[in-house]
Amino acid sequence: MTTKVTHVTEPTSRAGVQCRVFGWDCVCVVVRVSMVSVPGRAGVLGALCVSAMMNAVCALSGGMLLPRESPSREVKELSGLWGFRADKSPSRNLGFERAWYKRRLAETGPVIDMPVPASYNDITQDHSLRDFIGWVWYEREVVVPARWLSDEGTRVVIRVGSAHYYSVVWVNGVKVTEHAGGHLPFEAEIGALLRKDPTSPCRITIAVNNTLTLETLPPGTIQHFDDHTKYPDGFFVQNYSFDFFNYAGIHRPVLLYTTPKAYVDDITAVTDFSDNTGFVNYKVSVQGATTATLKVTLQDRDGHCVASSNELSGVLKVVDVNLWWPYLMHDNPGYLYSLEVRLMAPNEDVYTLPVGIRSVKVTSTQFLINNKPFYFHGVNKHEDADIRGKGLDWPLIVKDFNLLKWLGANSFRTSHYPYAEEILQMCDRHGIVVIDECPGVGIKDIYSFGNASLTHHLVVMDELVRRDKNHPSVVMWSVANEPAAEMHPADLYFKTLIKHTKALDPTRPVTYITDSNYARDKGAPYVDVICVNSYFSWYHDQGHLEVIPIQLNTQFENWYGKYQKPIIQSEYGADAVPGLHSDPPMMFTEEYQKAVLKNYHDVFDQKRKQYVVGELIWNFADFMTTQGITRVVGNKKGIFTRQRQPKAAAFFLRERYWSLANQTGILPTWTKYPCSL
Ligand code: GCB
Repeated sequence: MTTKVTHVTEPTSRAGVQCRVFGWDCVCVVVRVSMVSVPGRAGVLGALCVSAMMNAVCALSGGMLLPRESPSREVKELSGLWGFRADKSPSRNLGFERAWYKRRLAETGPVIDMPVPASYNDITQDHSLRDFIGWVWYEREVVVPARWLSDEGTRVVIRVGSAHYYSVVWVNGVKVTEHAGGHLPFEAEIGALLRKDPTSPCRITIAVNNTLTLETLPPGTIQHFDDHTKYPDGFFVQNYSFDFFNYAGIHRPVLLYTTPKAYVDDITAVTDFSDNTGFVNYKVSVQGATTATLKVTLQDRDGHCVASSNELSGVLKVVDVNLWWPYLMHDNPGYLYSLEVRLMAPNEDVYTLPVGIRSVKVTSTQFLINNKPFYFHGVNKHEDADIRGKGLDWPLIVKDFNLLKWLGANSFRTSHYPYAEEILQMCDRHGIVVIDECPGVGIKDIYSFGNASLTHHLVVMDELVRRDKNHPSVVMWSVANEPAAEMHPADLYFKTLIKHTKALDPTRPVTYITDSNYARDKGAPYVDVICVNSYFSWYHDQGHLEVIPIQLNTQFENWYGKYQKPIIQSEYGADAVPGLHSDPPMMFTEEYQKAVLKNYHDVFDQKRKQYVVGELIWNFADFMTTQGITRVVGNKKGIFTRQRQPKAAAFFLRERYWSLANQTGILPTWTKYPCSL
């Protein structure tokens, strides 16, 4: 059998050379650019990647405010059924060769129904679509309100909440944008294009390619199998080093929305307080007008104006401030003010941003929210569910928040990619604290520390911070999960990445999640909080629960001894197949999962008096992974099943979290333990 792994970039030399990326010195690996060799598709994807990187960089000058309706703005959500076709041609390139975007998709071949938002993988009975690699094509015709087009003073914008992984968007056959990366939104103005032929319907075509290469985030490789005695002609697979299924498609809603020609493009609100006075340091950026007259008003929850200004930037002072507090830390968590920005241009524009006033600080032993020690008792999650995969799903979102509150969880990490902004809005409102992670997961190959990867990673952090900077629930950025941080290039890679993220947002700590050896981890010197994953008595010393106290204690002492930084146990856990029981506990039973937790908790309880500032269980719910001999239809480390039913560990963790809340926070008066939410 001959197999070859296609590397997108292959170093001609492993020696680092000095170069500058976004103004910082960094070491980059000299690369020979050779795009992934899925036959025939290489050229197209290659050309797209390069130009997309430029587009993405240029696009960063603008804002990415979540579209909201207002007296000056309308939003039309295009959720529902779209036409769909996977390009199953051997080259995966037929769609581009035949320009499927130029005509209605149904005119170029068979089309099936596909819901948006949803991953396409689990929607049909077609095995080849579940594991499809390459371009898929979506199409939808929309009737655009005539008034949007008759009024030249109206901008019409198409926004894709997220599509995985690489997207190209056409409107009426004309390309309007392309974007590299899932999990984050992108948009394009299409008003002028629609006005060229206002009577014809607006036909939106979106091609999405889920191929991962060593330069994408997350990275992956395409592996070809050429042995014709074993594999069909042209057989190839997508490999990756992360533990969730590479769901693909249009995962979040596609919107059309309007703004006036002169409009509020971006708002940044940074908050702090002193005694009873809150401060909202804001900055507004306006597009489409050379001069701007503004009215900025901060309103409390009851709609009373508490501060105002006419300037593009400034500090709003709030007397008798209601701070934004985490759930279970205060009897009025998640307090939000409304920052209304009114642009008095010829066509008025109004945008209202929810603002929570709070501060975040880190000492050598504590994580402080509003100057009070905050202990993360929470979970890691996934955007993952039966049938819809990673598609945004309101019933699931609300159910998960009810479960989080039932559990007494005050926080979660967006493992291992940015979640929908709708979820962050819920966190803001409910006081659930978030560690916001970018899709830097599975960075294991030295090629993925190269300059092209780093450049893309910096852009992704730009996009993430630009989208999520105003969410009070977001208290820390995570730039990666379990990278090969012991490799030589990890030093300058993480130095550059973390410095860049801090420059984008000096107000939040930055971390990445490590499973490396404390003495050899090259990025740890640059993080503000050490976040460690470990699976004692699971991935090694299987079945030996008695090693946990010793190994966990050693883990904490080593990390703290070297860095004197607060530590979060960012993952720990064990698989449990619901309904499997054994006493004494054996691996994969509900009892074993509970016993692992219990052994970890005993050590947490000693160390949280010193420098451990949080514990996040892996995982909130079972989730789908790639198929393999260690996964029984997915990862079973959830304390809830994939259908959100509790395993024994959920009840056990609930006891603990409510008791932690009793010890570390102020239980809201509206909640009694056991909570009846
Ligand atoms: C990890 C990874 C996570 C996996 C988990 C596991 O360290 O960060 O993505 O799912 O372990 O269950 O193996």
